[in-house]
Amino acid sequence: MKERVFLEEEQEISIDQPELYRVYLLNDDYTTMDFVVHVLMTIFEKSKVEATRIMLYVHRHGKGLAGIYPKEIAETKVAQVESLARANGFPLKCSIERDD
Ligand code: TYC
Repeated sequence: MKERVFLEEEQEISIDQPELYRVYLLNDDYTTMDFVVHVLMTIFEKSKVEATRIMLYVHRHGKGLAGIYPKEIAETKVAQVESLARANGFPLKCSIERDD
């Protein structure tokens, strides 16, 4: 049996989109490749294959995109990376750029 469905008139709503920020990993000569892969998998939730691809890109080109997030999350990721790196004796650094 068919049922009649009455739809509301089209309504316009506006949603505030958060500003997004790009988090880059920066290359250096001392952080091990394994550690960078570990950071990408645990902090940026990448697969091992994707984490390895990004790490090698950073190693060859100097910097590479780890992820794009709302400002507060991006800043938290940077703090997490840098504190985990320092705790393990590595100088690994990130940079943040507004995504526009
Ligand atoms: N260049 C480092 C090495 O040869 C590896 C590395 C990759 C370091 C990416 C930092 O963000 C980085 N051990």
